[in-house]
This record gives sequence, C-alpha cells and structure tokens, in this order.
Amino acid sequence: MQRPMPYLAALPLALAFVLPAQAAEPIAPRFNADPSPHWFPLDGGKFYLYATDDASNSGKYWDSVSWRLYTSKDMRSWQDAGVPLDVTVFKWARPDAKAWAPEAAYRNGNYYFYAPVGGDKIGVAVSSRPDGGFVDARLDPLVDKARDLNAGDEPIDPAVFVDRDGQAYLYFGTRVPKVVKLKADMVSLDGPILDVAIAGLPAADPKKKFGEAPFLHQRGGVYYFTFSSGWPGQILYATGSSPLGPFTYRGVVLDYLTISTNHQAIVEHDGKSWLFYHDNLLPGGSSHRRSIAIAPLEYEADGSIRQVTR
Ligand code: FUB
Repeated sequence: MQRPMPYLAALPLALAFVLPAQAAEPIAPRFNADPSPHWFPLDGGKFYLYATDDASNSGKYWDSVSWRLYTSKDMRSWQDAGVPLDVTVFKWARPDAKAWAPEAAYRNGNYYFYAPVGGDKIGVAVSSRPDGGFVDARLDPLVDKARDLNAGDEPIDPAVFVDRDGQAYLYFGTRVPKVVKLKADMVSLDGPILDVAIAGLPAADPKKKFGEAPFLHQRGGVYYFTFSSGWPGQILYATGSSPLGPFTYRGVVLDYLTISTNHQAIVEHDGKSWLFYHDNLLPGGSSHRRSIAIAPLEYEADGSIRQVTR
C-alpha cells in the first residue's frame, strides 16, 4: 500500500495543478470580447483575431455596432488592426442591430465573416483580404429566424468548422445548439438546420447545460464541441465522432469568471493549442467591458482536455 504524502511535501505538487503558470493578461489595452482567432497564410502567415468591440459600447449593454481585428505573428504581441467591418455592411439589418460575437473563415482565396445581426439573423460578408473590404456576400441573411425552419429562438454566436474532407459546418444558437452544413461557396446553407445533441450532461448539476458560444475543433480524429453553459457560464466540452454529433459530455475547460458571459475559441497551430476567452482583466472592466485573454490548452494522454486555470 502507498503511504500518503506528508502534507508539506505534497504542497508544491498540489500547487502545480491549481495555479496558472502565468497570470492571465489581456491581449490589448482596449475592451474586447467573443474571440474568433485564426491563422491565415497571407504574407508568410499571421494570427487574425476578430472580436466584439466592447470599447465602443455604452458600458451598459453589448450595443457596439462594429467589430475589431487584432493580428499577431507570435501570440504574444498583438497589433490593433482597427475595424474590419460594421453592421452597416448588412443593409437588411434592423436599424438597432448590434455587432455581437463574430466568426471568420478562409477558403479559395476569400475571407468570410459571419456575423450575428440583431439577435435573429446571421449575415455573411466576403473580402479578398482579412482586414477589410468586406461586402455582403448574399444581400440577405444566411440564417434567419423568421425564414428558416429550426433556426431557434436566438440565432447568434456563429462558429464555422471545415473538416478534412472540405465539408464546412456552421454552429450557432443559444440554449439549443444548432448545426447546419455549408455549401462549398461558404455562403449558402446545405440541408436542414439540426439540433446538436449532447448526451451525458450531469442531471445532478442542472447548471451544466448548453447556453451559448458553440465551437467545434478536431484533434486526433475526435471532434470536440465546446460551449458556454450560460449566464454566468463555465466553458464545457463534449466529444464525438462526427461534426454533426451526437456528442458526449466530458468536463469543464474553463470555470466561471466574475462576469456574466464566457465565450471561447480554440486554435491549433504548429502543434500547439491555445484557448481564447474573455474575462474582466482591464481597469474599469465589467460584464459589458470585457477583455480577451489566451491560455495554452493541454490534453491528457487519453485525449481529455486539462481544465485551464487563470
Ligand atoms: O457579446 C455579446 C454576447 O455576449 C455574445 O454574443 C455572447 O456569446 C456573449 O459573449
């Protein structure tokens, strides 16, 4: 039988599991949220991080009307690349439409920008460059609650995943996660909008459920579906063998923050993985004045995600 470690001898080991290697720092001195990070190969390759611009909102609500872009060569130093587009690109948008959690994708020489507009529609814009020049790719919504069957109560928080076979998927939604295939043009739906099934959510803990911020990534043939559990939310994850699910609940990626929302994205590049999220890290920060931070994302040998500590 193994003897229990003396308390003091066990302390450094215990601390290694509960303390972050480095305190979380915001990527910029400007309030921003809802990270959508990508590595695009343009000009030798760079990270492009699209965000909700919390610096231009009222401080009382997420009512900014433009998105913000940051770029980085190394994930450490980020340059503010300004406003890649604003809601006026979508002429069909309601006059009071806000610029919420964005998403971007690159395909066939074009950059696509997916935008929740007004809480009931998702638009898609296209440009030949990632930092601007975006125009409405369809001249009508890509997803519309009033038009599309099973679009859900609040089609927001779009996330795009392109699988190894080239099939693209769009995830979105609050309370009930949605997925729909995209055609190769990246601007048309290909088939019905489906609910994403998540099995095994612990019944004993009703707070562990889907709230918002759906996101999919793939590693080692396993599809990881991450999401926020609500308001406030933990970032939870579930895994499956298909981008369409079903997924099985696995655990917590990031615990509750001190603000009302939590919204993640995961980037894998050069064999490393990072979790992007937003928090309350800048002076004057709040639930409506958030700040994006990054943490290394690590996996156990069995493929489970090690919970990120801040
Ligand atoms: O930024 C507005 C909303 O807050 C987003 O759509 C949600 O994901 C939450 O982060």
